[in-house]
Amino acid sequence: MPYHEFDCSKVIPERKQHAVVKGEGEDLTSCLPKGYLNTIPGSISERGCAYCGAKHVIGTPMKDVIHISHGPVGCTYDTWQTKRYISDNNNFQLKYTFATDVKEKHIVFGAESLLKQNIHEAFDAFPEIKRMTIYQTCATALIGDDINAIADEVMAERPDVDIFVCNSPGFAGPSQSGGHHKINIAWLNQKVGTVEPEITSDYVINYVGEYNIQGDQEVMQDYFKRMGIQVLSTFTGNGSYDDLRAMHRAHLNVLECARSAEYICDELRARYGIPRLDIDGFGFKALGDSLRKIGLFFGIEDRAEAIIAAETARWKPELDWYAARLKGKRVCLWPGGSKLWHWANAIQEEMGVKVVSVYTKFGHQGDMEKGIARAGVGTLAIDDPNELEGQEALLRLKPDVIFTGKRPGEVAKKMRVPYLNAHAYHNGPYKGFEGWVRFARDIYNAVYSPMHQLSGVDISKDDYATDKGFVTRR
Ligand code: CFM
Repeated sequence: MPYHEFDCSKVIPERKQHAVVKGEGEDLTSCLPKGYLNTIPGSISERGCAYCGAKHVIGTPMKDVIHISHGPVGCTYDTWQTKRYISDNNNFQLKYTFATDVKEKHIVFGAESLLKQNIHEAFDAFPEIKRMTIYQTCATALIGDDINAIADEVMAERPDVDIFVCNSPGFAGPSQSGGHHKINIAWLNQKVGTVEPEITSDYVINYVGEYNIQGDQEVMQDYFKRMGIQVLSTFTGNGSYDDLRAMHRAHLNVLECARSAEYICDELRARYGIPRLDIDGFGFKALGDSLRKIGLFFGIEDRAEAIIAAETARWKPELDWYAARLKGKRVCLWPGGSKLWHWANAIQEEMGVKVVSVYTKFGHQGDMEKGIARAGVGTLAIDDPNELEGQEALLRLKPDVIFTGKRPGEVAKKMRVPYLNAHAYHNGPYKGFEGWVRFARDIYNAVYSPMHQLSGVDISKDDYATDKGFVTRR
């Protein structure tokens, strides 16, 4: 059923079809919000752009690389504090961010020579780094700079370097999701097949759609190694540029975030015959089933079972301690894309919480379908919400905690709703058996922290008024 009284829909009537509540007996044909469309003008979206999806989500977690934005300096804002894709080479890709700092005069006269000068300066400044990615932005796409030609010129002048060019300006899609698609295909076309790897195992995988948020990749890689599996490359968290050029030699693509990286898996299947296996590293059951599937594929189920048994024995009692204290707590699950369905079922089943709302900023219809199916009856589902809608939902639903990003998270904090960072985490990693317990502990600490009572504002008592809170109700 549509979420009729949504205040925002009075201002922007089209938004009504983007927020629904799943009623008793309803199926997905009647309770699926519209999704993955261009943002409605006038609705201040929380989405990222297609440049952001290509660079900040997928490109820049590669660790041994100089990542340059060719455009105004503001485009390259995301680094420390906003992204947490750490790496085992002392976080080079997080510490340094590079931009050509395009100004008005370059828009008028062109910025190709500026780019070339910047590439040389960056390589000269970090002589140990021989790999580079360059990202087009809206500004340099509109003036028509030929980034590929400049990259080819530099590679001819410096034979020891290799450069990848990503033409995914901000306007190349309705959201960051358009950029995911563009960089998946660009990497495959330009770089896959240009390095031959050393194969050291009978079981060789690419770990795809995994960005090593606070160490997720390293936790999962440890399980694979204990199973005797060679991880040829990780696309792209903690991943190495040259390893990713050798993706075509894996026996299996193990896909974590299908939303951002199914494209490269499907193309690797079409072009190189490599099968795709979708897994889920969040939650004891989902992770156990995932390790079993990989074991089954290679005929080494016993190794998977041994890891599952050992890790469950070690961590399940701690998870259960938190689950007993989180039972019945109300959660708004508001991530960007696939964490919606990776988490919805697992947190309810294994931590005892109730998901009262799901949303996705840029997920496709399939992501929302899976999220609603796993969240259950009575859940408010919102596609591409704006700030007013988020506030309205918090006031109506009165959750005990919200999992979302920094922008809506800061608003939630002002409304005295505890907020956990669903994107960069608080005290992650959250993947793996150990990580799932860390997640439960973060939720517990958020829900039971006395901080939120100190304000004198209690969302559960409806005492939100303009004189007390920060929300101006219309
Ligand atoms: Fe995939 Fe991601 Fe996500 Fe995503 Fe993202 Fe992210 Fe996310 Mo933030 S690739 S869709 S574009 S799981 S950056 S690591 S947390 S919105 S739900």
